[in-house]
Amino acid sequence: MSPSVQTQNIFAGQALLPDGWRDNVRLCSDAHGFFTSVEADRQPRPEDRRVDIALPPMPSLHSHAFQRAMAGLTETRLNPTDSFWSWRGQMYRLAAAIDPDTLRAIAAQLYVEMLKAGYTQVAEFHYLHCAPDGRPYAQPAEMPLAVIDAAQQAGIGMTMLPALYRHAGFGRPLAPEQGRFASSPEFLARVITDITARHASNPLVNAGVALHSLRAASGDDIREMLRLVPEDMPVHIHIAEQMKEVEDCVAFLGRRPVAWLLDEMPVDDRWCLVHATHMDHDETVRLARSGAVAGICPITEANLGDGFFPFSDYVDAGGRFGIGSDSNVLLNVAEELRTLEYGQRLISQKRCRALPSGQTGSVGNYLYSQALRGGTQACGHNGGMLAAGQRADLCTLSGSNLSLPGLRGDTILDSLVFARATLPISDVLCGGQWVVRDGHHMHEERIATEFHKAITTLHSDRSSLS
Ligand code: NGQ
Ligand code: ZN
Repeated sequence: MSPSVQTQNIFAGQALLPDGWRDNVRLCSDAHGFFTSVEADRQPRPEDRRVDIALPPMPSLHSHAFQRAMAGLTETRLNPTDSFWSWRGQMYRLAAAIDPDTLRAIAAQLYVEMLKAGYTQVAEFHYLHCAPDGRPYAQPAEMPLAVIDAAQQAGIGMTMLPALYRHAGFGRPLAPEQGRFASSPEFLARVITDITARHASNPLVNAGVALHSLRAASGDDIREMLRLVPEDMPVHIHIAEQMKEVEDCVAFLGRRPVAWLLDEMPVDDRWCLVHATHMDHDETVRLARSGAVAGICPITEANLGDGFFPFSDYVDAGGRFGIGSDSNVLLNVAEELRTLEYGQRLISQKRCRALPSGQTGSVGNYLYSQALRGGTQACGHNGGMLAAGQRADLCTLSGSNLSLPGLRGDTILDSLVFARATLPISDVLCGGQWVVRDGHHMHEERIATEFHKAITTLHSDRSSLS
C-alpha cells in the first residue's frame, strides 16, 4: 500500500451515484483505498473536504502507451494514398526504437495526462514483447513491468493485457519489422502469471489477455491461449477495424471477422472487442447479445479513417460499450463521447442519437454512464462506481467551470460532453490517493522532465517517422 493512501472524508454538493445524481453526498474511504460508505442527503462534518461536484472517473479500455510519442507527428501527407496501413508503417518505425526505459518515461507522462483528463484506469494492450533486435529479454516481462512501473509512478489503475501476436496477416509469417511482437501462448501465460503474482495484493494492478487480431492469431493459437489463463480474466481483441481485414478474413476463413469470432469462440462478458467498426446487422445484434463490451475508440478511429461503428443498432439490441484512447493522439473523455455522438448525428441527419430507440433522456448522461459501466467491465477491476466497497476513485469539478451557472443533475453531463472542450477537472482521487489537485499532478514536473529526455533521444536521429 502506498503511504499516501489515507482515509478520506469528502462532501459533495452533487455526485453521480449508481442510481443517478444525488445531493449532499458524503463519501468516506479507508487506508486501503476503498470506499467504506457513500451516502446522499447528509450534512457535512467539519473534517470533510467540500467539493461542488463528484464524478466517477472513466476507464480508457484500450491504450498503446508508446504511441503517445508520435502524437501529432503523422498528420503530414506523405503520399496521396495515405491510410491506416501507411500510418501503421510509421508506427512500426517508432516501435522499433522503444526500449524499456523509454517506454517507462513515455507511459508515465501519458498516465499523468490521463489522470488530469479524468481517466483513473487504463487497459494497456501491450505487444512490444521482445528487444528492438527481435530477441527475447532475459526477463520475459521486462516491457510490461516497465509500463506497470510507469502506472505506479503516476498512481493510475492499470489493467495489463499482454497480446498474442504470431502472424503478419491471415496465415502469413511475421514480417521482419514485426519481430518485436513475436509471442507464443506459453510465453504470454508466463508473463501474465509473473505480473499477477507480483501485484496480487495491489488494488491498482490487474491483468488480462489480449489477442492482437484475427490477422495476427489463428483459431488454434487463440484456443491455446485461453486454455492457459484463468477463466475469469478479461480477454481483449482488435477486430474489424478496417475493410481490408474484413475482406482478408472472408477470403481466408470464409466469414466476416466478428461473425467468425462469435461462431468459434466463447465470447461473453469477459470479452472486449476493440473497434468492431465493420459489422453487418446480424453481427451487430449478436455481439450486443453476447454480453461482451465493444471497445470504441472514437478519436483514434476518426484519426485513422476507420469508419463508423454501427452504434444505434448496437444500443438498440442492448449492446455494452466503453471508450479507449488507443493511439493516445489526444486525451479527452468529453471529446471521445462527443465524437461518437456527432458521427451518428452526421450519418442519420438527426439529433440526440446515443440512447436506444424509444427512450428519451440526457444524451450526455447515457454516454458517460454506459461508457463507464462498459469500460469497468472490460478492465475487470474493482472500481467504477461511487459506492461502498469500490476502489476509492473520483474526480471533482467546480460548478463555476460548467457552461452555465446553476446546472444540476444530468444537465451537468450534457454540459460536460457537449459544451466544454475538456472535462474541467480540479482534483482526482485514485485508490484513495489525491493524485491531481487543482489541476496539477503530484509528480508532473519530475515525470515531464524524464519524458522530455526520452523524446529528445528518441527523435534525435529522425526528423520524421517516414
Ligand atoms: C495497434 N492500432 O496494434 O497499435 C493497432 C495498429 C494493427 C489500432 N488498430 C496495428 N488502432 O492493427 O495491425
Ligand atoms: Zn489498438
